[in-house]
Amino acid sequence: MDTVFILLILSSLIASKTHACFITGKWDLFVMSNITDNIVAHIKSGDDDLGNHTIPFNGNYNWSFCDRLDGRTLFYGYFWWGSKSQSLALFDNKIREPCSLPKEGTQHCYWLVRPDGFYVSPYNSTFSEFTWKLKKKWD
Ligand SMILES: *[C@@H]1O[C@H](CO)[C@@H](O)[C@H](O)[C@H]1NC(C)=O
Ligand SMILES: *[C@@H]1O[C@H](CO)[C@@H](O)[C@H](O)[C@H]1NC(C)=O
Ligand SMILES: *[C@@H]1O[C@H](CO)[C@@H](O)[C@H](O)[C@H]1NC(C)=O
Ligand SMILES: CC(=O)N[C@H]1CO[C@H](CO)[C@@H](O)[C@@H]1O
Repeated sequence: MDTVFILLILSSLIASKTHACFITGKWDLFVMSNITDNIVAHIKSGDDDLGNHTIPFNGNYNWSFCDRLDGRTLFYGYFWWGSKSQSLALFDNKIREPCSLPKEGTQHCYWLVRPDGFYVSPYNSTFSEFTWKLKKKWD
């Protein structure tokens, strides 16, 4: 067994006992909707299926996780809004960076689902195209 493997086992053991993260950072992700209908979000990673969640107008779905030691954390989201649908990475190597703030403690990543698409920001600020980055449009 190599060291990384042992660390991975240790980190998940400690995380499950203390709800804290071992070595790696802790993340809170929020998926907020600014669509006036209910939307459905199905969020999953390689080893976690968070299932289907209905997000109402101005509501949010949020969850927490420990970043993986190997840096390969991946959460994928599948979205349905009436006859429209879309899927995109909600957390991966490309999202970690724009959401990381130079601070101690839990990092936050906010997704804002709007009629024109999916925006991400490290802050839950009032919507503007300068503070929120459009990552994908609805199909
Ligand atoms: C999740 O919701 C979508 C859209 O309503 C549906 O197509 C899909 O079958 C649901 N999946 C599960 C596991 O319930
Ligand atoms: C996160 O989701 C829970 C329900 O799962 C909810 O009670 C809580 O208010 C949400 N957090 C925020 C900051 O909205
Ligand atoms: C984001 O900010 C809005 C406006 O201040 C607030 O109503 C909402 O609860 C916040 N959402 C989360 C997930 O913190
Ligand atoms: C956070 C956000 O984008 N809020 C907007 C949601 O939609 C209403 C109505 O279109 C706007 O007034 C909010 O600013």
